[in-house]
Amino acid sequence: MKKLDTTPKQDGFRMPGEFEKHAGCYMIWPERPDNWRLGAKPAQAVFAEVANTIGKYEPMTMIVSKAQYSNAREVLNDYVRVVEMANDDSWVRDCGATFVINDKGETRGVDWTFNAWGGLVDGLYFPWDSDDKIAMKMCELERVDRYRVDDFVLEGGSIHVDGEGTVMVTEECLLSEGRNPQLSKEEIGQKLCEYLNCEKVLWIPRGIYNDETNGHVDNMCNFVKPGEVILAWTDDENDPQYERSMEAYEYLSNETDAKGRKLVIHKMYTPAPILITKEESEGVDSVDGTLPREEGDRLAASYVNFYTGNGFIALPVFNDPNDEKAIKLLEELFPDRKIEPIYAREILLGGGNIHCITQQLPL
Ligand code: KQY
Repeated sequence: MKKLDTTPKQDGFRMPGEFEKHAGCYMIWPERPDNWRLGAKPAQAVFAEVANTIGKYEPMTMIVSKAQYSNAREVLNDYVRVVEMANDDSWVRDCGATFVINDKGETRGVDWTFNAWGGLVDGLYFPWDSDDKIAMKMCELERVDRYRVDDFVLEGGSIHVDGEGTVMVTEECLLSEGRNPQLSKEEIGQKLCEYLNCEKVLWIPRGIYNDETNGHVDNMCNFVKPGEVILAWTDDENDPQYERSMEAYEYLSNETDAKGRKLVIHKMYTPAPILITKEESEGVDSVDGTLPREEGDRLAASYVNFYTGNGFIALPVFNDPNDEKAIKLLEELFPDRKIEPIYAREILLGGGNIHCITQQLPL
C-alpha cells in the first residue's frame, strides 16, 4: 500500500467522530510482565471480555504476538479475528492507525510517530519500535494508503474529534517535553488540523491526576456528539482532581467549537481514589526502563475512558458507588446504544482503560 506525501486535509479526508458508524475495531493482546501483573493472565481475561463484547456489535480484530497466538485464539470467541503481529504492549489507541475517510466512502490511515508516551524524556518503556510499526501494518491489513507523519509524535488517546472540524486535546500532553519540543503550540495545532482535517483545537489545560500519559484527553473529556461533551468530575475539593476538572470546565464553558457552537458540558463523577495494593504491585516484574508499579500509587481511574461503538458503549467500571451514576448518565445521553459495563481494574493497573486499548475503523 502507498505511503502518501500529502495530508488528509489536502486530499479531502477527515477523522470522523467515534460516535459515527464503524466498520470494525482493533485491539492488541497484553503479555508483557513488567506492565501486567502475574504474567498478564488477569489482564488477558479482561481484554478477552472487552473483545468478545465489542465483537458482538462490530468486526473485532485482535493483534497478538507469535508467543501468545494459540492462547489468545483459544480464549477469544470465534467471531474475533486473531492476527499475529509483533508488538511492545497493548495500547492500540496510541500506537495504531488513526483512520480518516472521505465522502466517496474511501478510508486511509494516519501513521503518527509513536515514542511510548515521551521517548527517552519520560516514556513508559523502551524500546517501542514494534509498536511504531503497528499503524503501518493495520493499513496493510485494511488495504488502505497511509500518511506517515515522521516529524510529529502523537498518540490516538491524546485526541478526540467531533467529526465536524473540532479536535480536543490537553496542553499537559501535547506540549510535554517528550513529544514535540521543537514545535510551538501554534505549530502543533496546525499539524493536528492538517492531519485530522480540523479548523479548531480545544486546548483543555490538564487531564486526569497522575495519568502516566501526561494527561491524555481520552481519560478526561469525550464528545457525545458535535457541540456536547462529557467531562470527568469530582466535587471533593481535597482531591487533586478537583482543580483539574474545574479549570477544564471553565475553559470549555468559555469556548466555542469549529462551527461556532457553545459547548454543552455533562459532568461524569470519577470513582473514589483507587490505589495499587501490595499484592498487585508485587505481581509486576521490575525492569529497568519500565515505569514501576508501587504499592499505594493512585491510578488514573475515570469512566470517561469508554469506547463508543455501533449501538453500544463499552464502559469501564470499578465496583464503586459512582458506577451506577456513570451508567445512568450514558443511558440518558446515548438512548440508542446499549451500555456494556466491564469491571476494568486490571486494565487500569496497566496504565489506561477501555478506550486506550481499542481503535475504531470507521465506515
Ligand atoms: O493510553 C494509555 N492510557 C496508555 C497507557 C500506557 C501505559 C503503559 N504502561
